Amino acid sequence: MTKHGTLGVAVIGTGRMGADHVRRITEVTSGARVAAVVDIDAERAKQLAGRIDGCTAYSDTAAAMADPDVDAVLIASPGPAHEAALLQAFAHDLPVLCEKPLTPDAASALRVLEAEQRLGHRRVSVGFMRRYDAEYLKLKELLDSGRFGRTLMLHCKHRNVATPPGFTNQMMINDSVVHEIDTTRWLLDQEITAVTVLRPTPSAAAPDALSDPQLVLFETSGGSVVDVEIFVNCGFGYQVQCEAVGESGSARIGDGHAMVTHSGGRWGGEIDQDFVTRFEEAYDREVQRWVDATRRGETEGPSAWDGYAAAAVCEAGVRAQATGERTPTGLVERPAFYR
Ligand code: ISE
Repeated sequence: MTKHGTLGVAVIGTGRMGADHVRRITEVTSGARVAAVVDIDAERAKQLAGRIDGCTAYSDTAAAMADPDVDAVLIASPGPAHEAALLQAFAHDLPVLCEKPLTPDAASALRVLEAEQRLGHRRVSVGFMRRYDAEYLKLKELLDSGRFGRTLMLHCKHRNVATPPGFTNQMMINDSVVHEIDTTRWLLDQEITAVTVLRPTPSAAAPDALSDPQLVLFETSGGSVVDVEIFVNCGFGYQVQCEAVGESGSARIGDGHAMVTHSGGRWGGEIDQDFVTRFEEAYDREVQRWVDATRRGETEGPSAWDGYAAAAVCEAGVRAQATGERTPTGLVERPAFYR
């Protein structure tokens, strides 16, 4: 399907994730190259493009998508810019890997669903990278096998070392817990029907405006219950853990025991400090799988429906956080197109 054998990718947004994806496609991924980079900061785009053979810098997304060297698009701009970029990609019928969130709210995500359905075929994969993490994949395989019976509960921990300036309570749901929203739906193959958020007395290390940590509870369509500790200024490391409790066994991932040291009368290991290193291999696998599928003319991975469902649950989560009340998610019915 590619015009040039190698997939020419336009990377939209060259902030932390975008720049990392440019590096990945250039140095790690096979079968693809960065044909264009887009950033509203034209100088930044120019500097990045200047380091890559045959890469053109743009400050306008529409112009990049019209570039004949562009076969596919990776959107890594801030969430509010995603809807416009997705609709432009549809106008050129280009395959898209869209970093999470699909869009920042359920109404805009629904517009994207409708536009993709009008196109008549799936073009969007959403970058929920945990689905490509080796440990999560193992857990998914185990739960799908039914060996431990039905999954009754998930206990999740999501800890970040510290938040960047301006990080809000809403972002604890929209930027952070959104990952557990997606992994819950994916691991259990169920929708999240209601959200409750509890807020203990904040840590002394929490920035003034932030109620950190929080405990988020999900109820699911199949009657499972999921708890998520979100603690974004824990100070000691980046930790993502998940324990699944089944009818006849439990399984836990994310202990981070890649290497255990013993020295001076103590034992221990290292804790990752951020998601870029913790999920590096997952990102590599995600982009490679997207490139391979796209070159075959196929679309796989988390769909626009998954992006919509995550956005709708986030909205309910933010309401639950503000009111302290159990909040139903009220998802629309899943269109046949996404079944
Ligand atoms: C960030 O945007 C991510 O996606 C990380 O995976 C998450 O751990 C972090 O809390 C978010 O801010």
